[in-house]
Amino acid sequence: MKLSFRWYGKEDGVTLEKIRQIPGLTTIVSACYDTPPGALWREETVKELGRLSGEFGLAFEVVEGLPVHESIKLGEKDRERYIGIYIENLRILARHGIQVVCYNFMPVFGWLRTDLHRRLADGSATLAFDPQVIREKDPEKEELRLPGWTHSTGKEEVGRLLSAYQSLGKEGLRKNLRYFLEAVTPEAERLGLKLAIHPDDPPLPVFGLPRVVSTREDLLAIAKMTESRACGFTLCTGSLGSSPKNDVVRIARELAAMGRVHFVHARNVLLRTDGGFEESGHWSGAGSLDMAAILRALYEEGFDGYIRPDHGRMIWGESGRPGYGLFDRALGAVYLNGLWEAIEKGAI
Ligand SMILES: [Mn+2]
Repeated sequence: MKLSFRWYGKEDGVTLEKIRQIPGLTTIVSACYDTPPGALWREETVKELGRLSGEFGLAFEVVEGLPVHESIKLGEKDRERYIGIYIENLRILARHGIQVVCYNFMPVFGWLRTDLHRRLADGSATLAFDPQVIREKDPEKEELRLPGWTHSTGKEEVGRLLSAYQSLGKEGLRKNLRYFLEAVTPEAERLGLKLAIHPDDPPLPVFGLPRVVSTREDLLAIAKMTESRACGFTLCTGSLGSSPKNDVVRIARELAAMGRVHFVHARNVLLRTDGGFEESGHWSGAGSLDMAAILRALYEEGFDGYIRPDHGRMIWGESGRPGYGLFDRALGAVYLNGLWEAIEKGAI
């Protein structure tokens, strides 16, 4: 496995100077975060991210994420134009050493939490999800201000998108995903790039929006959409694991056995009895997932892709981008290294 770390670029308070001091770290995960979905990325910016990473002995090889425009997800008339831009962006990335492109196919928002600063018993702060908060909200009646909600547009636009997705339904969304993958996978393959779809986060119903990347069945259906290994997955243990119905160890084993796991987001979640969850420390004992069993399944199936500690709690007085401080993610990286070394050496 290749240990990686997300870096938000020059504006990120967690600098490359600090990141390179994490033992075993080789790879930077980043993106052009100032470019809106559906626009062409500036080649100079991509090149600069690679150059800066290289100055610290790190390789910028994973993009997270290259957003898929809503028109593609909705299958609207102008999707061809946006698919063309997507392919053009893939070409830019391939020219600058990128190996894996992580993306998602979630309607309207890229992730959703109800709380970014849930205080845990040990005094740390973490991201949490409370289904009751979602149930009480009506996005067509009030301005949504939930973390992860990327649309600062008015109620009318949100209402239009919600009803468009509701009438599209699950089968329609899945059909549009297939159309997208059939269009972009051959080009990714030609360029030597691996596409890695990220599961729905959380994989739970919200606002009646369709979900097609939430369950084992969803993931297997996507794997069948194309034979190409260029079309694979980001195994996000915390996203999949925030539904108690998902057996993450089994999913990891099955997808890795197909050679389709290109990128792993490793983190743990503590499931609550009310259907909600809190993001816990990475250690298995802190949450509901058996991280050792997940890594062992990946190891046994020959996984050799990229892995990164996913979100971390805010600890030791750190402040900054929720989920993306240095300290707890560094602890996560060290923990992953420890598990992997022990598995490799047959100790566990
Ligand atoms: Mn993730």
